[in-house]
Amino acid sequence: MTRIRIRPPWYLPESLATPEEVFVNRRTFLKQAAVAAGGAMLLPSIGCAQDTTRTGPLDGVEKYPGEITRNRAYDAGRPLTKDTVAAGFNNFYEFHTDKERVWKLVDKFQTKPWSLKIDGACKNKGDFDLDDILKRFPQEERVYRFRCVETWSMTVPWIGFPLKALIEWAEPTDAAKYVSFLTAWKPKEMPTLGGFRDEFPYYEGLRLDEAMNELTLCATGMYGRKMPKQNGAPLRIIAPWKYGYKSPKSIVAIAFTENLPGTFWNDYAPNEYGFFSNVNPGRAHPRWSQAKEWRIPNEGEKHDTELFNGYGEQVAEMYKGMDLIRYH
Ligand SMILES: Nc1nc2c(c(=O)[nH]1)N[C@H]1C(S)=C(S)[C@@H](COP(=O)(O)O)O[C@H]1N2
Ligand SMILES: [Mo]
Repeated sequence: MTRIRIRPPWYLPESLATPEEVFVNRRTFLKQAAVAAGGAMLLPSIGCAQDTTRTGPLDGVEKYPGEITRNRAYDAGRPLTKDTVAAGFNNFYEFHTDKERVWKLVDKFQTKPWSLKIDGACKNKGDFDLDDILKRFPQEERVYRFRCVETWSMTVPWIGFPLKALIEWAEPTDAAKYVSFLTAWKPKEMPTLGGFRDEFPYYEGLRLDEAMNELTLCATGMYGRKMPKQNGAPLRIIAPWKYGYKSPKSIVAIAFTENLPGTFWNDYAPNEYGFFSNVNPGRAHPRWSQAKEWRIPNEGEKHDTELFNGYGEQVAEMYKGMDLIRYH
């Protein structure tokens, strides 16, 4: 299969990686080439070796430090998903494409210390220690509906702070029109089982006004705990009016760009959805309808999908006059 790979314009893997990581990347690539030539039967044994001895998806996940208050302005209007369900059913292809196995494969993933790069069209560029950054922004809890393009949904009390606050701190210049997110790619710590591998790192993007919308969160925890690794520790984005893949996990760099940044799924499957990927019951996926959704765990009951996942009051203004079927 040939694919067009369009990296974000600022994407320079070697400048973001330590020399060791670059080396490991190449070695992994060579090893894979050998596996591809010699037969794929080596892969299952790698998978077994990585499985955890923890007995549940939240075992060992620390309580969130300090006092966190729920922001009552965001009420999802439906019951919360059980914590172990939301932490035990994940899309995080750097680990596995099997959603129920991701949490079992994250033990080797190191999320502390963590460096966040701020780059591109902004004044406050640099490499920052995440803990230092987090001290600047008060954290709160918000209950959001979350809808994956695959039609499952969940309702989660995230802990985090508005991305807007971080953007204001970074001071984008007038040239900044978009925000691009690059996520972690640590091949020694991420087993990439189930089919994807050479496609990483994962990257996403938002238009600057979307990134600065009051709903867009930098999430650092959930259910009163620090973010579980399988849900995107230590920092991920949550944009709840968009399909779940617009909420990148384990972010290592944020860059302000003048041009529309590439995204992992737009580059991999350009026929599916476009850059916006707003939840829309009227715009079907090429292979399935989006009119209905179901909640995890799947109890068989379906619910109507709402435009913008029910967040029109907060976001519709940004798309005024735009044909939402054409610009999906
Ligand atoms: N780095 C990275 N981020 C990612 C993904 C991924 O595979 N890798 N999957 C996306 C998809 S498709 C969804 S639905 C959500 C799932 O988040 P959750 O596991 O916390 O429910 O993460 C998104 N962010
Ligand atoms: Mo998703």
